[in-house]
Amino acid sequence: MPRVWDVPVHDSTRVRDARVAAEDAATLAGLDEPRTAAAALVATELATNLLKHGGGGRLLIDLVDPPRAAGGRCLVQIAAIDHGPGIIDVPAALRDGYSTARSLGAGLGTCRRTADDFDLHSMPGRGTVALARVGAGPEEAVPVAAVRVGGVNVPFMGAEHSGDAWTWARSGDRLTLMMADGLGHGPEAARASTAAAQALHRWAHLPPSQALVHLDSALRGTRGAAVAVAQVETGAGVLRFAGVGNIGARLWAGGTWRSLVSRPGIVGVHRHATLREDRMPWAADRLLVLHSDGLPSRWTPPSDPRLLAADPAVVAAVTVRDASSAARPVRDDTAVAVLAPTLPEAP
Ligand SMILES: [Mn+2]
Repeated sequence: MPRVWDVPVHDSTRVRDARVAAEDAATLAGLDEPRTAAAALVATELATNLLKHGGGGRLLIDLVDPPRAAGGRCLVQIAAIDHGPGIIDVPAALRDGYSTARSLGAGLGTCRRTADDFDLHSMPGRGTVALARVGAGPEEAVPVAAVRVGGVNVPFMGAEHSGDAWTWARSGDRLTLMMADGLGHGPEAARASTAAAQALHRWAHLPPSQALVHLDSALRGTRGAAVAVAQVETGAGVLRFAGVGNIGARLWAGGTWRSLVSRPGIVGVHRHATLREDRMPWAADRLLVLHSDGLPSRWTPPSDPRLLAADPAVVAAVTVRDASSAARPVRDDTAVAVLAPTLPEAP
């Protein structure tokens, strides 16, 4: 079951908690000593940065699939999320030795240099998301996919395990993203959604509606889960989608967001004779968001055009941050996963 560390950072005593959590995550990911130290350094810098510039926030540490090459070894993902004033000049903040009136913050530049992936999104008045991934080192020679995938998973009430799980798998030029929400929350919910994630890797060569039939078998004996499966066939430019139960799906296409609809039910509990599968064009200007019902159903999709180019996990973290508030407290595990086209390499 995927462990998640949700570390609130509101005073300097929590910086140590962030570092220890990153070390635990690195151990679980099987990182060697230098890369474990790298994860600890990044977590320390991001937590310190939250205190200095974000007015405090949270560090969400998770083990994730590689964003561009499905099948590689998992990475430690560290997301720093705040509701602070935002950073006006992001390129300046990323330069080493960047100073503000209050501090000399080499922190973000250090993170970018140390991590395998680093991205940052900041909106004045809304806050900042800084996201880093630390893995074993350069990705192995797995061909890079034409889509990128990323997400965040927030356990209810700071629990150690989320009842939600997401993963992605690759089979030829089919890239399949799955989101599962185990019934309820806690370890039994996590067992159901983890079973779905494991089974997905066996059946990712099938179209989503057929993969769901096998996931249903894999989830027998568990509590069951809401599951949605989205598959991009990059050569044909096709997106297929099928879902059972309450997983939200929004597609950005042609300048607007549309919802993709699942049918009611519980995978692993009620078997469906036939499953509807939606099929639509996929192109380089699309973005797909899958989310569990921890996100309020009437959340507003991100409107900042810069997010289309951001790391998919940054989009997910911004979505989670902006959907929850003191007036709308989260009542369940919350996972958001985003599928986006791979951008051309910057020259
Ligand atoms: Mn749920």
